[in-house]
Amino acid sequence: MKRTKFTQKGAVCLLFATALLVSCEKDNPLQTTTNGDYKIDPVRSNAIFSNIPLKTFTAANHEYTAAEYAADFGDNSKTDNWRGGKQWIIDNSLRVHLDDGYSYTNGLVASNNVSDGTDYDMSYSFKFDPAFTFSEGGKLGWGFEIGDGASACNVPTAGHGASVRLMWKRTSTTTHAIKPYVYYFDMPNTPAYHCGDNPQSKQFDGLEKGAWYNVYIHVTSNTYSNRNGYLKILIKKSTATTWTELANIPDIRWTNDHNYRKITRISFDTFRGGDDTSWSGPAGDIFYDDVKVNQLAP
Ligand SMILES: [Ca+2]
Repeated sequence: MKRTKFTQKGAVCLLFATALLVSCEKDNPLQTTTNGDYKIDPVRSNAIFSNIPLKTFTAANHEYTAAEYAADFGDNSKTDNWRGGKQWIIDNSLRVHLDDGYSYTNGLVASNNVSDGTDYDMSYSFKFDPAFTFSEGGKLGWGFEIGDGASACNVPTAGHGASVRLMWKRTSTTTHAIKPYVYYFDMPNTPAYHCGDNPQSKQFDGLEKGAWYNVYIHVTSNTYSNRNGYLKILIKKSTATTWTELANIPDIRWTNDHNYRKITRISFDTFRGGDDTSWSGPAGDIFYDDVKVNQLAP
């Protein structure tokens, strides 16, 4: 991560400066060339936000580029599969296209650096295209990363990270649900069950294509090795007046290491799976709208 690199570079620089009394180039976006002219830092990073105001994607239809995404959501230096031609602003929303197949390679895995905080919430809306085929399921929407994050069926037993995302998932041959998909220090860890957990086994049944849904996610860090973190996830069909609770946990332990307790990034994942062909499905689109993120405490 960029901040880590700066820290290491700074530490090395300080060491040499102390030992050899040489000067060090500062991590300044405006640097002076030998002839005195200013030059632009070639690795200039995007801003890192603590609040992302409501995005409603009202611009005329056009491809939504990684640069545009970074301008709206902040530093996205970890995003490595933003795929040209697959993300568009369409009809007042953000459309993410899935290719035929499964895994993150057929979809989107993005992540934005946000200002480290102990308390964050977010809200957004999503809609599956009316022609979408749900198949087995996958990840969708924005989520939170705590510390160094956690994913890919790796239980964070070292206490260096955690994560909160949502999945859509088959519940019968013809029905699907939205479920939490959460990694945290105290999550189950057995050979048969070590991928993202649904901590309270709650789900939102009767998922429909072509309908907008609203999501709310609130995460508070735990302290030290205490079970005092918080997770709340709510969902409703946008036409409904009442929310359904997907998680409401006042005593979750995300990590046992105080140094990794803060929320550090927001994720934005849209892909089928899973990592085997049982998750495969045809090409299709998922739409997003009305996203905002708020830091509630540093
Ligand atoms: Ca909109």
